[in-house]
Amino acid sequence: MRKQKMDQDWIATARTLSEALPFLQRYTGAIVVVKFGGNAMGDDDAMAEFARDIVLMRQVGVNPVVVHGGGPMINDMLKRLNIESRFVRGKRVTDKATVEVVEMVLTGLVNKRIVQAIMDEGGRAVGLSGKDDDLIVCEPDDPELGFVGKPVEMNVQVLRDLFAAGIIPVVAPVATGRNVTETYNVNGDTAAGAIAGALRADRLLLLTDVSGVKNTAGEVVTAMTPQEVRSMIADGIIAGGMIPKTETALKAIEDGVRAVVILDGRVPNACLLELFTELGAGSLIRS
Ligand code: X2W
Repeated sequence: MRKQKMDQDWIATARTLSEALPFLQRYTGAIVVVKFGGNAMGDDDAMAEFARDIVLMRQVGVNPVVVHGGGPMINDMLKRLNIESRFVRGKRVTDKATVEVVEMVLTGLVNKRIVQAIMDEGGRAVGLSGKDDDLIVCEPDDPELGFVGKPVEMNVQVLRDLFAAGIIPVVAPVATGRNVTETYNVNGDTAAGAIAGALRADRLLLLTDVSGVKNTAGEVVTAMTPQEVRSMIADGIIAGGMIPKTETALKAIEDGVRAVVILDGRVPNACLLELFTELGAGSLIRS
């Protein structure tokens, strides 16, 4: 039923929408690649909220692509199967048995959970992996890591076809090799960066479980140039898990992505906050 009383909340809602207009106009037709990491996924409510933000983006004319991770979910399944998890420089050492589990968990459980959440919010989503239409073709990243892939060829036309049909692509970071019988496990950030680069995306949003890149005083740095990021890595200010993330960001910018944002996926409506408000969220890297 239509509410008659003009209470403050509804006035604020209308104002919020009105204030979003310039941002909505700015992002119409934009390509936004969102990396949704396993640690940022949370419970069903958090998943539904993420899906709702993605559907809203699509509704206002943005072309979102979701590239997901699922490291914690792979760890759980490996544990159940009594297969040991081992990481070298942040990447999973992936033997034949492990790559089968990675493919099952990422392209099955995790991918379909996200597709379903988007469908449930009234969007249209199609799940695919790097194998579909040869989206991501890899070579081995490092002999020590086994079947971990480094993207060497990207075929993003399938994503453009899905945009044109109003469909949100949801990509699992599993790829094919030059030899068609090979399966590669790709780090989720690496896959998202490669897809964003190949699409010359307007934004790459790396959703994680920290509030952004921090300076020596522990404050989040809201904007950085690639040169500043390089010197923060050299000075040891950017360390640990933030190194591969910022390196992905630098590579994506080199490939033609307009800006990369590292932001906290646990913040409610993190994507909307970043794209459609003055405030922004997390750390933005741009030349
Ligand atoms: C990752 C792929 C999933 C991923 C893995 O096996 O865990 C490599 O390490 P998150 O949730 O984004 O960490 N691949 C090579 O990236 O998941």
